[in-house]
Amino acid sequence: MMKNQKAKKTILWILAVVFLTSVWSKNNYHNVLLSDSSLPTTDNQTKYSSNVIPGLIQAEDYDIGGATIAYFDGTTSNLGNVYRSENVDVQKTFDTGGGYNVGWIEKGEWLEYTINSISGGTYDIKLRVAAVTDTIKNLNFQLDGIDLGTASFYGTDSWQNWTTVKLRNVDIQGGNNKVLRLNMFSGGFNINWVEFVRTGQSSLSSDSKLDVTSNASSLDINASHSGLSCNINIESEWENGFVARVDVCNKGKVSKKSWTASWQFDDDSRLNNGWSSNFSGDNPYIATPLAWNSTLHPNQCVSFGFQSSKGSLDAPSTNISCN
Ligand SMILES: [Ca+2]
Ligand SMILES: [Ca+2]
Ligand SMILES: [Ca+2]
Repeated sequence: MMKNQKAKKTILWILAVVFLTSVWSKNNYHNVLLSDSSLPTTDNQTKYSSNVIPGLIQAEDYDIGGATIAYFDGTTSNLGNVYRSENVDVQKTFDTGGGYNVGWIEKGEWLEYTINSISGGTYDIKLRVAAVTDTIKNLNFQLDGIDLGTASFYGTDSWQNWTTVKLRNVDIQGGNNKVLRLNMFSGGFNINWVEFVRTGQSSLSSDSKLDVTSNASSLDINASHSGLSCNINIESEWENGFVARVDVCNKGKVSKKSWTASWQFDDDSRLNNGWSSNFSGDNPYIATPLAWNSTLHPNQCVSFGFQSSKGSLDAPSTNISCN
């Protein structure tokens, strides 16, 4: 009898403990969910290595925090199976300096890097990449959600034949603990590192909340007597080529029915192809409008673009004129 009562008591105790534990854990789980949804995900994100701007950031040193917080990768596991054991695909690199590169990159993937300190200024962003296929690739840079621009580049014939692509004249605001994100607008290439090289003072004041200016750099502005002005912007460049956008604007007081832009590279840079215009000539070149971008009303601008091989000069000065 005594034994039975003791057993009953023990069972009741166990049931009470189980019940209380389940109530506690339910509440606690609820609290965890609440706190998770009310806090930014960056709270779970920390640096993998110390990064500063200006400076060089290794692609494989993306932040700690896991999938959809510090990175997004399209395949489970690290397909390179070295350096880190997450979903981001890392392999040993044969580039100068050794180390590792991120590979198996798919469109839509992204990587984030906490930057401990940023010195405000104008920067060139260098990107070390390699790819087999010769289709155009696009990688977009964001800093704390602000778009810094998109680098475009082509293949290098081999997964381990490396080239440095550059985005020029990017204005970056100074600060601490900002998150750099690399958005893979295309797939099919490898990244070894990204380097921010300071080239000048920023046009932004230190406490300005203004967005950064575009990545385009202005080579030359040459207003002609006709009231039309032309401006060539290098939108992206790589070791032996670049893509440029030309803006043709009507600064006059009357509408123009047509326009002509002409320019000459002062080195052996040569046009490979172009868009949104008819092209003729062979350095000097002449661009004339298509039907849809022929008329220019006062203060209206139209744009056309071209891709060119790069000559001996890093930035060929291009004297463009419009009439
Ligand atoms: Ca993967
Ligand atoms: Ca991947
Ligand atoms: Ca690397």
